[in-house]
Amino acid sequence: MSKKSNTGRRTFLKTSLQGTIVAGAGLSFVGSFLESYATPRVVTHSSFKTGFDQEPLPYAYNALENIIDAMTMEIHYSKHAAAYSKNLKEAAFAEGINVSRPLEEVLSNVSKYSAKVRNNGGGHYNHEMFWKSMRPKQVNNLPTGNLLAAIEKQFSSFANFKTQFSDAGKNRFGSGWAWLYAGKNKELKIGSSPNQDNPLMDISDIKGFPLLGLDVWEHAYYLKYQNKRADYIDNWWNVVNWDFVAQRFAMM
Ligand code: MN3
Repeated sequence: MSKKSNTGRRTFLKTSLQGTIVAGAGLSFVGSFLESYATPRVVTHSSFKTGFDQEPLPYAYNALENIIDAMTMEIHYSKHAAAYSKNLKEAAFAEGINVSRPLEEVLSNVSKYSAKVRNNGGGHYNHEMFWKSMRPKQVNNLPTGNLLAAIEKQFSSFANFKTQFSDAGKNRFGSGWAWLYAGKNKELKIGSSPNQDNPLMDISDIKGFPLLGLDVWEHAYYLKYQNKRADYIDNWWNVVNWDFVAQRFAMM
């Protein structure tokens, strides 16, 4: 449902802007670019800047076995996610997006760009976050400290939170993600987004800073779980890296 089509971008007006080369379809685009560049919708902490390249997977393909099998991890990381990064860079080149810009900044102004940037920028960002938000299975895998307190305050108990988040994933029709994200004043929220959208995007129905995302595309679970998305989601809680989520929560 991107308001911009690709076609207008093919006829580029190249403009030098404070040392940055931007490409746009006309002067109105440059105006809105200036405006959005000056006031990004979502201000993200400087420690969370995502690049356009894939980072190495922080564990082996088989590290999450019994919850997520090695073959799923390998195909997911080296094929699906790798393609998002590759296609994002291709689109960035075509649309004059400086790839040293934090991806967060691009996503918070994603309505200015093509569907290719939206889909692959979201896809790359979501997966980079997804790999880090998991770790080998832990017994009694629960959040602690300020994060747990905030979850209990907002959702009355961890069990309630878990049910609501799981439902967001189970009820997402087709492909997409379930999210725990922080709105204004770090208020915790649960939601889901279609395809590769996420709460950073200016076109998203849910907006805020993503803390934890769950991939519910079939490619994330089909080899092991087939049509049983609910089983995948119920098992996934064993491998959530709560330290990573707490870090994001603390530093936003
Ligand atoms: Mn995926």
